[in-house]
Amino acid sequence: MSKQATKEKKNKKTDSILNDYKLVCMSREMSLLGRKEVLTGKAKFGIFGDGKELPQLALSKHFKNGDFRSGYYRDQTIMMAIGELTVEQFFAQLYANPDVDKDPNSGGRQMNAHFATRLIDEEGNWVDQTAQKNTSADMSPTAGQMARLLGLAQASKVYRENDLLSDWNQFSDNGNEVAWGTIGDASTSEGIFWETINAAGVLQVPMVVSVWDDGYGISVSKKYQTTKESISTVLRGFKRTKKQPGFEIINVKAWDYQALLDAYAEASKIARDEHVPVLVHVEEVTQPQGHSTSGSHERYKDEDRLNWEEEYCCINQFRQWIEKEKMAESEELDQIEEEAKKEVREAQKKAWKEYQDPIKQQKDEMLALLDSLISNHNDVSKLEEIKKGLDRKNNVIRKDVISAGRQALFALRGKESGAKSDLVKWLDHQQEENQQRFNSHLLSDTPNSPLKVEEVKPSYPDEAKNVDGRVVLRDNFDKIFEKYPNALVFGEDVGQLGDVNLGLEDMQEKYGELRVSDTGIREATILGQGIGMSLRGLRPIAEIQYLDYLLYCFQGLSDDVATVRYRTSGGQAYPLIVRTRGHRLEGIWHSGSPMGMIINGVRGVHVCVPRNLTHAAGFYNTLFQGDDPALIVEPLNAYRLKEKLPENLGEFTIPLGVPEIVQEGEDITVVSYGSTFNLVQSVLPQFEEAGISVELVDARTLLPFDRNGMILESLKKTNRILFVDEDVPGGATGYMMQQVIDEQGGYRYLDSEAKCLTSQPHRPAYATDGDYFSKPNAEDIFESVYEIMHEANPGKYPAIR
Ligand SMILES: Cc1ncc(C[n+]2csc(CCOP(=O)(O)OP(=O)(O)O)c2C)c(N)n1
Ligand SMILES: [Mg+2]
Repeated sequence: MSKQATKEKKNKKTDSILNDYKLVCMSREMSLLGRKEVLTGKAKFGIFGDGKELPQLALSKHFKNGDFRSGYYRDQTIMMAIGELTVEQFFAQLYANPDVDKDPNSGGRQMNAHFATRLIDEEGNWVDQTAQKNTSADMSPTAGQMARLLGLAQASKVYRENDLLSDWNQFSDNGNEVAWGTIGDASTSEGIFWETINAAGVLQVPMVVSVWDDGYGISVSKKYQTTKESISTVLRGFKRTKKQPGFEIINVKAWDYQALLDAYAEASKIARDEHVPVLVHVEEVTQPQGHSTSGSHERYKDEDRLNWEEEYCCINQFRQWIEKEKMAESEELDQIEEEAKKEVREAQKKAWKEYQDPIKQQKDEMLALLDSLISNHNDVSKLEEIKKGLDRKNNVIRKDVISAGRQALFALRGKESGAKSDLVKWLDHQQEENQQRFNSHLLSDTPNSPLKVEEVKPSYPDEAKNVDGRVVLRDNFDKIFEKYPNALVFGEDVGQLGDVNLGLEDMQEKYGELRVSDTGIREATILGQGIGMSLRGLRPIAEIQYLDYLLYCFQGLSDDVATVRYRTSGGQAYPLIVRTRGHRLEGIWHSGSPMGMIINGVRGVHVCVPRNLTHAAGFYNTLFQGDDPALIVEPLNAYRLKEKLPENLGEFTIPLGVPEIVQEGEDITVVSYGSTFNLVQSVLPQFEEAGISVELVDARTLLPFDRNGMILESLKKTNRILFVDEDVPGGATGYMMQQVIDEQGGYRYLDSEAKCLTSQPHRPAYATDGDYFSKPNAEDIFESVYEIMHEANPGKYPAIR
């Protein structure tokens, strides 16, 4: 190389390093200024990435298009360095700006530094993920990002190895994408961290987990968090050897720029090329401002530590290194710092103005409305007071404006005027807008919503075969795998065995180990596999062997799956199906039916409770056409009961939120679902014998529940209602009752008290007697209905005892 060329190269390198220096300085300034904004009351809470800038900068140099991040609230520098976060956007989220154009991460819904890239376009379709750098939506529960990380990484493996997907270029370039995880040192104490590490080692997927080790989890030091006070030391048994696959483990210090660049170059290469998981233990990280705006670290760090943190602040060290390498003079670096500060401040001011302007405009509109009310109703002195209160507010928020309007309305109760009508109109309009801002996107409202899937009834040949229920399901799965090359199913005993009830018998043989696979006993990361893969264009069915074990993954289901569309304001979705089987079997941990707990924890997920396996199959078919997550609880005692084999397998669908009236009747409506439904149905002949005409309704889905008010229509006819299931008292029957009596307004049509029949409050005891005395049995069902009829008409239905 000529002298000139060498010099140019050196200059380029220097430029790039000085750019890096500016970026880390900007990120630091965002943290410092962000904290001030909270402490002066302009934002509610702040958590920042100060101290972690340099390692994040190094990581982002290897973050390529198509890659995914699954991280936590310290990662602002990564997001900026990969070009997915501007300073304005950072502050827009801090202020909770509900405009997704300003805060594309969450539309103001998430605390600051909870990042997400927008992955769904206006029509509800996936964007080209390989043309951008992607971040899955952060959450606050520590280590909650880990399970999803596993699935994000596994998707690369599926795309590389499943030939049917070789032209799915929108999601992958031959599986070359790395899933980048980040986690704090203290959060590695969580079980889900260990479960993920083990599963990734088994699956051999391209993920790079960085542990930002600043020695603390809020105030609690490593001494109380981690054995031997070092996560990489204790993970050593996971390290791969020449003979056995495992993890690559890399240690690096947070303030050592060159070592960091080398560490991440190595990590990226190993993960990307070999699909081997890598753990980068980033040590000697600092946290200059303490954990968050909620406290100060001087309370738990001693002077030595504080002094050390100052000296080893990664930006200080970076600066010293630049000076030592003679890449810039001290003044030049000072100047860069000044520029960085200035740019951040300007962007922050802009973000504040953009956040405040529309609210100020609303404030002005409200003040004008109040003025006009005051001149129309000069007898209502309260109006002046309301106006003054609003006028006085400086940093105004929407609540102030709307609250003033509603108070004014109350002050004007019973009065009428044009000005009042204007106010009502204005408030109604605002309510619509605020609903969009704060309440939208719980479920899909795209053209692909599963609620829009048309019903296709199962059709049967003249001489339909009677087969075990599990055969209907299996043959339907067969069609699904044939039809959707991106469909896959995994779980305990799912692969070789074909699930414990053989609903997937021979499917692995037919579709291969990649698509029909066994997993370890690790429900939380089975779900995580499903989450991550569903975000990358695949259609996973994550199987949880029994409903009772759903609790092991309930955190992810509730915190992550149920919230993703909402918390990204429609920017991301997990079209994932969680398959499980439950209700009646035996004993305390194989026959639970905690449906109330489930449905109250997973609003945002469809919950299907089919009474047989044809219905279950129909739900799979419906959901595969949609873009929402769902849970299907197959009725455990149905696998070996006979059902007719439909001829349109893979095609017939069951609509979500549409109950089925299985028997029409006049005297009383009985609503049930799942296994209990079948028990109620078995009592029908007895009702007939007793002269009671029962209208029997299968709810079919609990979320959504009876979208068209069919049960209300039934109640209008019978005027009596009983809800039956095998959940605890106040569980899903309580929910169904609230839906029909309160939400649908059913109380107006009741001639008898609305009743619920449930299990006992304890878990079901073992064996047939245990079941009989713990759950609603045939006699309980009969007597509950009879009792209602007896009370209504003792002459016709005399007392049983
Ligand atoms: C499941 C859960 N428990 C507790 C908390 C409260 N909390 C938030 S951050 C934090 C400490 C995390 O420390 P670490 O993982 O080391 O990350 P750092 O903040 O130090 O970067 C705790 C306890 C939480 N968010 N989630
Ligand atoms: Mg920490």
